[in-house]
Amino acid sequence: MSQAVVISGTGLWKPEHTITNEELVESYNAYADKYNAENAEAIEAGTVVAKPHSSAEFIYKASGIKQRYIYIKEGALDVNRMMPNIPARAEEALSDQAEIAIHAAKKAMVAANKTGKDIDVVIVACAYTQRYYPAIAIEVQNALGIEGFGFDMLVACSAATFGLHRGYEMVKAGTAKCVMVINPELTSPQVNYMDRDSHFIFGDVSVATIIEKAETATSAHQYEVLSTRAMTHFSNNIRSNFGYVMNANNDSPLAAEQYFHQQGRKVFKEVCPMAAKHIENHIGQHDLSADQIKRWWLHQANINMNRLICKMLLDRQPSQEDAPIVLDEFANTASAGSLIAFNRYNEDLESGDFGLICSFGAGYSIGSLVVRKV
Ligand code: CO8
Repeated sequence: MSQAVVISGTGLWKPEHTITNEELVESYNAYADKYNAENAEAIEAGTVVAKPHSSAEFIYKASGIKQRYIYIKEGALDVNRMMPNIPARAEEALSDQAEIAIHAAKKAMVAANKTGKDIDVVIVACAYTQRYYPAIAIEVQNALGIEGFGFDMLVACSAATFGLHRGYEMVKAGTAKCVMVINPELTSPQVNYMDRDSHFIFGDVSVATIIEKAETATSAHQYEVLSTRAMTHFSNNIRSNFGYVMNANNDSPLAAEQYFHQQGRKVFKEVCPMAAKHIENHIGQHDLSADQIKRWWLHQANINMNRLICKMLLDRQPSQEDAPIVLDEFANTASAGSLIAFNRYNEDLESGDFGLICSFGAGYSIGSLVVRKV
């Protein structure tokens, strides 16, 4: 029998450390000056390109980002390192990513009135996992005393929504009764702090979402998931080559192409219309028009992207109430952005109000959920 499925709680954990645009730019510019001085002859000869300065004003204007959280700040702003200094842990110790996943998971369990015994599936869905196996999800499952199973899935920016799709389908099909989807986005080790075009984009965060049968849900704020929709379309415009074959390629893990890199302007131009069309089709499936959607919890990559997508859908600029922005505080947190927005801005909606959660980005990938406040 088909069951109503609800999101019954979310949890948000953020690191204690932040980096403001000003701090980031000061460190990058000092690094660029050092690099240019060390490579002065080659720059003069035209065999090496000088590194231009970054600017805090550009970053805010181009993206809406004012600061980002970082799991470990030490090292990231050190001109001789330009990489957070995350000490390796013993195999017996909880991994960094499982630890931040658990921080968010515990908050989601409180919000949804659940204990480990109530949950039977853990999905860790994010842009990168710290290792390939054993799955981070199984480590989390073990630490929280959850029986059943867990697995990791990687879909870059759309990992969170695609993870929720899997959770929704399992509960709907009756193969699980309660699924926890966690997005421990530890992005900072993949940020190229030596690259002006991308050094400002990402922040670290962890979000968890509990999805279960409506009949078992007891929390104060529940959203019925009416349907999910996903699409992918191959593009090299957002890419990281970091992976396990790298050693066999004899490539350095510190080469620029191993980090996140993108053609930002192309991504902007191609993804915005794709996302608007996807959303229009998805809400249309429920005979809903854009003005019937009370809240848009959109992916948080760039404030101008969200404004443009909303303009395409609503034919007007969205307010913070229509489509909340969390980028100023969190920056782009890979897959977690739309769920941070949901976590922060969902309690004020009234029973029967419709909302849309949507991610868009690398792959390209777009994932959405049409929800209705219970
Ligand atoms: N300071 C000063 N100037 C700069 C800087 C800077 N920091 N960066 C670039 N500039 C310069 C450029 O070099 C360029 O100069 P010129 O005109 O002389 O060539 C000029 O400023 C304008 O540059 P852009 O055209 O690139 O500027 P945009 O207005 O397009 O803004 C953005 C750049 C903000 C990157 C914008 O294009 C954007 O946000 N695009 C959307 C990209 C996007 O959404 N990508 C998705 C990424 S998230 C994702 O897919 C998840 C991946 C997995 C997670 C990874 C974790 C690490």
